[in-house]
Amino acid sequence: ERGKVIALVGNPNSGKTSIFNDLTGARQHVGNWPGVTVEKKEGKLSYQGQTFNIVDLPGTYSLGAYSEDELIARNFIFFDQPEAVINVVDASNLERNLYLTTQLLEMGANVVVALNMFDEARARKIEINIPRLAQALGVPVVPTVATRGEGIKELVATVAKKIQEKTCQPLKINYGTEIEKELDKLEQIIKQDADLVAKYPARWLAIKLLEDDERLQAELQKEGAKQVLEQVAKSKKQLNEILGEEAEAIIADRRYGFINGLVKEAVTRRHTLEERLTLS
Ligand code: BGO
Repeated sequence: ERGKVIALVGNPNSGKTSIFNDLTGARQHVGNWPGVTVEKKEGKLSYQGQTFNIVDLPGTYSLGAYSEDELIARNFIFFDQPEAVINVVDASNLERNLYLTTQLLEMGANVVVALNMFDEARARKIEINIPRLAQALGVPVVPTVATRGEGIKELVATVAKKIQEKTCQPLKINYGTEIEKELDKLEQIIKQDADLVAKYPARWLAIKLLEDDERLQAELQKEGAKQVLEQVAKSKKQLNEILGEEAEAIIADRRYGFINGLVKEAVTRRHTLEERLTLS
């Protein structure tokens, strides 16, 4: 038995390394991801008689197929199936960081958000309504200050509980009538392919294919999923005709729209003292 695995995912500079160190202390091992020179860090965490393997995934802004780092992260989540994912988010840069979060949630990963740099956010008078953010995302959110070890105990307890509960529903962003219609068509065809369904969630795959994900396209070509690829081409053409833009761009827009709404609902930005002085 491989033991329970917790993966760490986050943007570069979100404080992922600091969280990793807090969780694992000196019990670390540094190697490489197979076939590439990207560093792979692993460590152990003991909690209430259980031992968890913590795997630090490369820092990344997205989970597309644009870089080795993105691919390592997303392949690990699909194929190694960690019991939980800690998504380290920079609270002082919430909007940008949530792009990765929404991607993890759309993949159906079992996520707990570590809302790190909480001290920075506080200093900049960024007030985050944590229950509201957690509710909108559909996953637990724990504020942390990794450099001072604040919130780490709560984070560990929350992750352990989340692993036990095993309740995770993929996030469903509404991409608008036209795109949803094409996603439905694609999902239907994908679901007829047992090999594909065993590997990827159908809706996620449909979205990625409309987004022109090269790796997945190549994989489907290799596996001879002709019907799926034909529908992708048709849907993309159809959407381009109706909406006058590439599906990829529209999907990114809608995802940002979703995040924007979420931030508006959960975050208030007050003026700092300095700003107030210059304003008056
Ligand atoms: C330097 N709060 C604050 N204020 N800072 C934090 C927190 C937090 O919660 N968490 C991390 N940091 P990484 P990635 C640094 O290294 O863990 C800081 O890329 C410096 N270094 O200490 O490396 C952390 O793994 C000199 O800052 O992130 C680090 O995700 C001057 O955020 C940086 C100032 O953390 C990135 C900071 C020589």
